[in-house]
Parts: sequence; structure tokens; C-alpha cells
Amino acid sequence: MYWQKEQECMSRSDLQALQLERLQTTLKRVATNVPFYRNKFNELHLNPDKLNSLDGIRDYPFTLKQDLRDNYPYGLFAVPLRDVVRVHSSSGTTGMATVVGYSRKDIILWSNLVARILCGAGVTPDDVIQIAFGYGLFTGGFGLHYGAERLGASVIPISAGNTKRQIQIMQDFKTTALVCTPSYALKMADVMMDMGINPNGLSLRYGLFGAEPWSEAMRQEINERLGIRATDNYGLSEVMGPGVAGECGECNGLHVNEDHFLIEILDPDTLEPVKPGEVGELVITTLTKEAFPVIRYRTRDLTRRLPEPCPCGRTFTRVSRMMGRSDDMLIIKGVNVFPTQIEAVLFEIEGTEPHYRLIVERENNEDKLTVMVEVVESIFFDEMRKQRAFVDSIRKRMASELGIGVNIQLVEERTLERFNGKGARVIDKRKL
Ligand code: DLL
Repeated sequence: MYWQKEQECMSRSDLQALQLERLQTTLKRVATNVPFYRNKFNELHLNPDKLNSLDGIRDYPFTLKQDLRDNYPYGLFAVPLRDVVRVHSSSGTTGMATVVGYSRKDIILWSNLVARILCGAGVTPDDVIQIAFGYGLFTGGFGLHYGAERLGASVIPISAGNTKRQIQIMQDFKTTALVCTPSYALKMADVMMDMGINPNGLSLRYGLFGAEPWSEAMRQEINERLGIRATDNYGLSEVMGPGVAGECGECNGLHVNEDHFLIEILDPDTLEPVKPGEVGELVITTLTKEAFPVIRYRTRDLTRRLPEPCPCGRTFTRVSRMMGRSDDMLIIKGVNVFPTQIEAVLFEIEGTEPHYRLIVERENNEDKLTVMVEVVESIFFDEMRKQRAFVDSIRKRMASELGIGVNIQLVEERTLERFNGKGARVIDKRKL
């Protein structure tokens, strides 16, 4: 099933010609409208008018998350704020937020690309879609919502959380497609069991999961426990949000919406292209976005091209599920967390030592983050009540900085192992 067959199945040569034309337009637009890009291009003596092949993109500079932060909030927008109809932000990063904007045309494009992904996964206008992603600055809720409406499905905008109510509604409203993170889907399966509900008695048929890494084993478990077909979909706010890539019914890799995004897969150290089929970092250039185009955005997500043609007939390149990251970003309960954010909070709190461990676990299909931190003797041996208040204050600061709850465990000075070289402060025990 295709949403836009002509585009999704176009010949590779037509696609490349379209990409080149759009790339030229995008480069010219950012050079004209965004001083950040104009200055960088000038420094490197790059003239977008002279670009005459897709490979020419390799002369252009990368865009990093830090560039978005440095230009906070609107510095990288390519249209006046008057033409921006929506603003989103990368999940959970209050202290280091990155802000992205959409013009009216961008919202239409976004809805279309998400509709493509839903359609590719098998969803039709006859389906009832329960969207259990958070609605807000996170792109998951609104992104999937607009796409599902564009498709013509019946949308239940339930948002995240309150699992029992989710299940009640799923039962009563006869939900046929569930949209959330893969870990939340497993949590739902657990809660269904606790509630004595047999998933086979529900109307559920499809699950569209994304926003965090997961594995083939997890897919099998979800499929079996919920009696559905689970597909993976990928995106990131800096590039658009969901809608960048998604699996078709073959469930064997994600088709990238290449008519709107130019991808490169590079060795994260040398920044040279990897050999075909090898794992590398996904780098994305938007080809049609108006308000917030990005040039060679380093996603830090690791994947590889799947060179074999897909039996579904789509010609867009497929990439494997995301296999990890080339930086230390963690995704906890769907929220992006950098260890440096936690470190920064700890450093501000008197009585803590600069030695900590982050332990990430998955308990009952829910992520749990424990911060073990060394504290000075006087605090460690403080009376219980005082210690509890201390822990509470750290927990509150963490919650407001990270946007998620964490457990704090105080340990005595000099108990955490010291490192000689690169410190391994994060222990991720989740087996995905
Ligand atoms: O997570 C956008 C999204 C929402 C995608 C809903 C799919 C569904 P951010 O909050 O900016 O945006 O986080 C982007 O999440 O760089 C990846 O590391 C990770 N990620 C997103 N989708 C997947 C996936 C949204 N399917 C970051 N598999 C990205 C693995 C994913 N990781």
C-alpha cells in the first residue's frame, strides 16, 4: 500500500535528479536567509550555484546539535517568525533545549510524510489510531497526530501515561493501531495481563513504534504478546520529527523519505562515507523544509544501508534499525538525556563529590535511572531525615533539568571505582 506511489516508487535516476534540484534550492535559501550558514559557506568559499552533483554536498560543513544551542532559540530559522506556525523542541532537554520551527507548508509536508509511514505500515482510513506519545514540545504526539488525520484514520489523541486508562479506551474505542515507544507497548502488555485482559480479544492489529532504540527480539515479543504487527519508524526533531523513515509491511528496515531528505552514512571518526552496507553515522540534509532547513545534520545515530531492493516496490533506500549512537546520549522513557546534564546538576550541589555512576535498567518494561553519587562524610553520616531531604532536593533538581524522575543513591566517599583512562560512568543494563 502506498500513500504517494509516484514518489515512493520513482526510478533512482529521477529521484537523484529531483534531489539535486532540491539540494541546490535549499543551499541557496540557507545562504540567503540564515547568517550562520552564509558565514560558514563564505569561509569555505562555497558557492551553492556551483553545486552540480549530489556528491558535492561533501564539501559543505556539518551542522551539530551544539550549533542549534548556540543559535537558541530562533537563530537558524530561514523564515521570519511571522511565517512560523509551530515550534517544537527536542525532548526533555530543558537546560540545553534545541528549538525547531515549521511554516504552514512544512506542517503540510510533515503530515504527508507521516501519513506515508502509517500507510506503508498497513494503516488505512478505516483504522482507529491511539496515539500514546506525549503531546507538547516533543514532536511524537503532534507529528503522528497530523499524519494520522491526513491519512483519514480516526485518531484518539490520548497522549502518554495512565496505562490502565489507555487499555480501557483501547478496549472501548476498538483501537486497531497503537502508536507509542516500543517499551511502552511492552508495558501495556504487562498491565493488560495484570488487568486480566486478553489482547486477542481486542481489535488491535498494528503497532507503530519509534523514538527510542529497540531490537528484533523486542519486536517479536511485542508481536506475540499483543497479537499485532509492529513496525519501526524513525525521526528526530532537528530534521522534522517522526516521518523521516519508516518500515513497510516487510518489516525489514526503514525506507528513508529520500525525496525530502538526503542521507549520508559516514564513519563517525574520519567523516568519510563508509563502504556500502557498513555501519556508520547517519547524516541528513533536508531538501524541502522552509522554516528550519538543516545542512548535513549529524544525527549521531548509527545505522547501515540495506542494499537489496525491497519486495514492497518502494525505491527509497532502506536503512537498518538504529544500532546505537556515536555519542553518549541515553534515551530514558523516550526522553533524550546526556550524562553531562546530570553531571552539571551534581556539580552545583554542595556536598556531592565529582564521582558518580548512572545505572539504567528496565524493570517491568519501564526504564529506571539511578544516579549513584559520592557525598562528603558529614552528609553520608547525617541523620536519616536530613539525608532524605538532601536526596529529595537532588531528585527535584534532576527532574526539572531532565524532565524525568530519577533515583538517587548516596554512597560514601571513595567507594566508586576510579578510572585511569576514559571513564565508563554509564552502566546501561537494558537488554533491548
Ligand atoms: O524521537 C522523533 C520521533 C517521535 C520519532 C516519534 C519516531 C516516533 P527526538 O526527541 O528529537 O525526536 O529524538 C531523536 O531519538 O536521534 C534517535 O537517537 C532516537 N530515535 C528516534 N526514533 C528512533 C527509532 C523523536 N525508531 C532521537 N529507533 C534520534 C531508534 C530512535 N532510535
